[in-house]
Amino acid sequence: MDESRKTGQWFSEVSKETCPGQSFSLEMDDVLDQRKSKYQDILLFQSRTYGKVLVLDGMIQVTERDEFAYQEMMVHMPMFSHPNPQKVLIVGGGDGGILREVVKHDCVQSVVQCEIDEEVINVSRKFLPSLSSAFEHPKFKLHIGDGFEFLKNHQGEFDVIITDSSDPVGPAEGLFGAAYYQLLKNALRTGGIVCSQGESIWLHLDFIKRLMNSCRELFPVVDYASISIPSYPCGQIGAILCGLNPQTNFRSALRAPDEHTGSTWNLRYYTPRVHSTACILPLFAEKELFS
Ligand code: SPD
Repeated sequence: MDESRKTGQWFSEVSKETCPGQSFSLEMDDVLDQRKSKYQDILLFQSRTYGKVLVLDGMIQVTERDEFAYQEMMVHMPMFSHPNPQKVLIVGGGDGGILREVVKHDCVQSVVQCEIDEEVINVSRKFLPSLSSAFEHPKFKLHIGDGFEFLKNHQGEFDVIITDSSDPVGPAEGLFGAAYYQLLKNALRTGGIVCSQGESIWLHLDFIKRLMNSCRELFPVVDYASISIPSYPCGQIGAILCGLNPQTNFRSALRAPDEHTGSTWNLRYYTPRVHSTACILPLFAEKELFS
């Protein structure tokens, strides 16, 4: 990026696959880092009104202003739907925000993260300390490698698996297929839960429908929780939730951050009330995904 584009220029998210015919833009104050990893283009810029912004292959992954909405929901929905999640796996999530939320749960004994692109972790460690703070946590282990391979070698090990991926284009494409969900299922312990980035009902309803239907062939309980977040296409994204235990109910939290921990968790989006309503969808989406 040349010098003249560093101040007062606009970053526009353009993708024929992910958000055809539309574009979200942010005013840039400064480009802080731009590199090409083995897997993708990485851009980190200071925006005028959304704090620092991490972009992979042209798509916004995180802004400091609204990242908490996605990370809190992707973690606390599955974690509070499980009676006692002790072993957790994160696939993807190189910025560290998902990990930051997982380690808030005292019941967690160990959390492993399998991220294919170490460069994303390096950029986050350097520029996004509020997201990457938990990479030094004593319960945490990092594995750099392919999620498919990792899952094949870890069967029946995890209570909760969270897949924090970018969109189903490029390196993340396989993380939205039936074969991947079969591997997720095999890697769960009894009563385990998976939660995966589930795209937007405004843009990808057919895709979500197909994905949920293939999940229904593997899991007795499948749901979609909606998350409001301005910097993702259409301001909305979802979490696909699948449970091995037919009694799992994603529409009601089994536990909650108690009064003591609640205040140190610094939550800004998730509450038990938000949890209980997140899977209630507008009529057009409800009809498509649940009938
Ligand atoms: N359209 C972009 C979806 C990005 C989802 N992953 C975000 C990573 C946050 N930890």
